[in-house]
Amino acid sequence: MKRTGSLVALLGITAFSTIGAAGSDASSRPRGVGPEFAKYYKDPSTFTCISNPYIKVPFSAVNDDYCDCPDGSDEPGTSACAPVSHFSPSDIRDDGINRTPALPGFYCVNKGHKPSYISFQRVNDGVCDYEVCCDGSDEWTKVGGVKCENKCKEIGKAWRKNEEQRQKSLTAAVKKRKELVATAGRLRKEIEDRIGDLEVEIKASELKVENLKAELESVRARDRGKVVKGKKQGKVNVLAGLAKERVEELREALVEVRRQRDENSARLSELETTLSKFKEEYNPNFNDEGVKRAVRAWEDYAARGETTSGSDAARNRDLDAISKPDSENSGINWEQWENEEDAETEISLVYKVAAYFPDSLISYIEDKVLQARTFLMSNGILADNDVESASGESKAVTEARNAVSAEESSLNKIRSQLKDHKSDLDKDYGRDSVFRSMKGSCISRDSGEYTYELCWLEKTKQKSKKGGSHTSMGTFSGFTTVTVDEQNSSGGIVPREKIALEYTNGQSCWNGPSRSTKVVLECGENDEILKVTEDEKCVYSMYVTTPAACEVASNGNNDRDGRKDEL
Ligand code: MAN
Repeated sequence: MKRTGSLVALLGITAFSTIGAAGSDASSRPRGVGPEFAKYYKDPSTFTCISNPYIKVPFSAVNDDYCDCPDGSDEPGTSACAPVSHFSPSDIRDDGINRTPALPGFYCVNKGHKPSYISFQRVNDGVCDYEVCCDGSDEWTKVGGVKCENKCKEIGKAWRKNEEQRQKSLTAAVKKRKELVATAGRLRKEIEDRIGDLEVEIKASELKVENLKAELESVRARDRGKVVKGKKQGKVNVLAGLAKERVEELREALVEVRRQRDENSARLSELETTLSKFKEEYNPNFNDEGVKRAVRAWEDYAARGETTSGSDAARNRDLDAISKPDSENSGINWEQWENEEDAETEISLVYKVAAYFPDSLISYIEDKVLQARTFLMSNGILADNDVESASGESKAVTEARNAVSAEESSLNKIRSQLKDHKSDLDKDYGRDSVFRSMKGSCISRDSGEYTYELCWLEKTKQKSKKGGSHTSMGTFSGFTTVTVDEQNSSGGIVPREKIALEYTNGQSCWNGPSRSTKVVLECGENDEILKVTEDEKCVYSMYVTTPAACEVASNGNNDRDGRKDEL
């Protein structure tokens, strides 16, 4: 109720008398009442407390600078009920009285700009709160001589200019977002097309594998039942052919030399018989010096024992055997050598040839060959054919088998690509998949001693300006939302929900967790890191603007994160 002698109470009455009967325009409402609460102040004789209707006071108690209603509704234009505004819904105590403030604050009409509510504590506190009350109406008692002139015209003008700029920027941002969404759609379509192509490629490759396997089987079958026909063209076969010709040549030469030797032996034998007879039959009394010299020469020759005899019989038998064709003696089986498999190497040839050397030489040669072979293989000059030779597989089979393996490995590659693309289509790329078109692109910002980098949907990094390598602040792990306290246009702090990207499992922090980053998004014309904070050791927040976070409100107006201004 009013108190006598109170200037403010008097002014309250003045206010009441000024407002007069309740009406719908600002001048017809009690001071500080917003249009949406006008209906509670219509009865000119009695005021009913808004949240406690069983409490009624005379209308003269409204704005008399004395708080009558527990919810503060009888003092919309003064700070008398300001302490009430500190209460919260939990202050509804057992006594059934509702102490929750019924009004949001003192209503500033702000003609020429936009109306707003200012908290009751700031009413008549001697400070002009132009950022909320540009008309200065919150200081209506001019306490301490403070006079707040109405600045709504200029403040409103500046605000509208700024707002126009903001709207332009939002329009551009929303346009960019649309383009991002369109690009994301195209990228998705490309992946879908690629999936179609890969499915066709897989079918073709599966068929190819099947055919190659069948081919391998038939090569194996041919190989198993193969009858060797004709001569082969491998180096061993050529060498065997040459060796055979040479051996034939030598054998023929040997036969010819033996024939000439036998002929000469026969002639020598005939001559020896003649001379022997000559010695027996000559007349030693006939003093012919020439005859005597001939007889002595014959006697010397016969004494040296160089006459032909049967002692060469054994050697002749050997020569007879060697002179026979290989097929008739136990010599080289040319048939086998000339048809040796191509897989046979010069090394194995050496082994076979070594079989014809004296025993003492064989182990020496084997050692040398082994050393040479090991050297060549370890230097990549000679292929290691052990596996093949161990399995006894022919070159044709090896080639067919390799062809199957090559095709199978290419098929596996295509299958894994298909799997990656399919799982990509199932991935969350945010609303309208807008972040698909941004994935992998990066932005950075210097802050303090570091440069911070954000790569969309990939990594966040920190790099010291002094140099050194990057420190991972996390790898993208998904979308989330965070609630951030923000100032509204009336200067009040309001919680707002924002889209955020989570980056986790970064580089381990000494004596702390693995580094992680929350990237809090705000609608903006450009991708830009506004600020980076380290909220706890190695737990970071990046505040970033991007067109991707802009939404178009259902009424078609551009809006930041879908929120509205309280206009
Ligand atoms: C580096 C940076 C800092 C972090 C410390 C923790 O200096 O990653 O952000 O706080 O390591 O040791």
